[in-house]
Amino acid sequence: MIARIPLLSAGECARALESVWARRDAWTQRYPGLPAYTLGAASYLDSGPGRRDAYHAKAAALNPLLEREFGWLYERLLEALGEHLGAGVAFEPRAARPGFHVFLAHAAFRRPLGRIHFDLQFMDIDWPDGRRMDFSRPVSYTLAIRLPKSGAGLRAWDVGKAEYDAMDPAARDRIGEEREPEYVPYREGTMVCHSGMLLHQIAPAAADPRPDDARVTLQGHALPGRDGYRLYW
Ligand SMILES: O=C(O)CCC(=O)C(=O)O
Repeated sequence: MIARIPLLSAGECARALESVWARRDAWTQRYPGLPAYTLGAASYLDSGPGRRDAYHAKAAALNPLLEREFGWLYERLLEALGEHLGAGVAFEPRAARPGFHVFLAHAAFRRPLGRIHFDLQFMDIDWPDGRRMDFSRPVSYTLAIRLPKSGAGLRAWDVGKAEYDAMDPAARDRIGEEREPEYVPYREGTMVCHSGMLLHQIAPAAADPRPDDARVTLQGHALPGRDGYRLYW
């Protein structure tokens, strides 16, 4: 199930956007030659085998900045997710706070940018012993702060993890061309929340960009454990 949760007013989106622009000095460029950035540490990009310590160090370096700039937004996020999930929610202290994807105007975003994937990056984070995390029920959420004029969204496929795992690699590569995805349009201020076990991809832009177009989203994940959900990026 894909839930839509209204979270921010237009004025609040503008406030968040202003802070994202103001901290441009802390953005990380993610694809050479393309205006695709993140603000915050992202486990799917900054962690991985042999890189966990670097991820946790980057999280420790950037979390205070994110807390300072977006503390008010995190309060709203925690409240909304707690209500939606019907459970306690808290940030995982040593993991990265939810951060931002920032895509500025570029014709290359007419083509698919990110991979078709499940959100399994919880495997690349150090979870404290004893919290008994449930790796079978990850949650992902995306809150659109600013969208291009032609819109933006998510592509999702009705292909379960077991079915995907049973496919040969060539068949997996063809999913994008051969299977019709569901298109989930974003709306500024509304959060889209789904299982991390949903096969998905950032949808390519629907039209050539206008010079002032930007796609800015708050991105994060959550994992249930013994005492409620822990949030991270
Ligand atoms: O930005 C989006 O639309 C979704 C991003 C995404 O798929 C992810 O970060 O796992």
